[in-house]
Amino acid sequence: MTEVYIALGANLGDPVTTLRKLLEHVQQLSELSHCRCSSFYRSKPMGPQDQPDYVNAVLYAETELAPLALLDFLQQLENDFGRVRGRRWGARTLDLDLLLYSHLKLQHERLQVPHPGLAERDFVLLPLAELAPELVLPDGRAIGDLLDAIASHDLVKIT
Ligand code: PH2
Ligand code: MG
Ligand code: MG
Repeated sequence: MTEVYIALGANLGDPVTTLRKLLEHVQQLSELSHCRCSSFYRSKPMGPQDQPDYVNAVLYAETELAPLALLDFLQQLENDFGRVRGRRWGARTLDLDLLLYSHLKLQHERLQVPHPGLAERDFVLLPLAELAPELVLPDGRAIGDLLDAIASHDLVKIT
């Protein structure tokens, strides 16, 4: 079993309902076990500003899937929840990004782990730290130090 962290994001439709339904759904699936989800946070959009605010959270799970099989699984879930691929950093009904796959470092054309934006995004770091306050990234950086490096947090806990 491998411990993984997955970022959840949504800003179209009813994001809180979408994320709740997703969590309910994944509890039924054998691919992910021991699921634990952070609080939900509302965040200002990174990238194009002419899109709604996001709801973000982080999910911890354990899996037997290999990294690329897990990526396929997550993309299938995005599709099942009505995801339509639009512009880069544009609005989406559901975005599932693999953040960490145990201590693996992977540079593959389809998948980079740890997620390359992880260290700069408060909407990822804060919920991640809620689940794993002592987490250390594969490159040795501690999550607490990464959070301290971000001056202000544009994030509101909503549930
Ligand atoms: N995801 C994006 C683009 N911008 N902004 C916030 N606040 N949260 C996101 O999850 C997000 C974003 C593309 O994946
Ligand atoms: Mg994303
Ligand atoms: Mg994505």
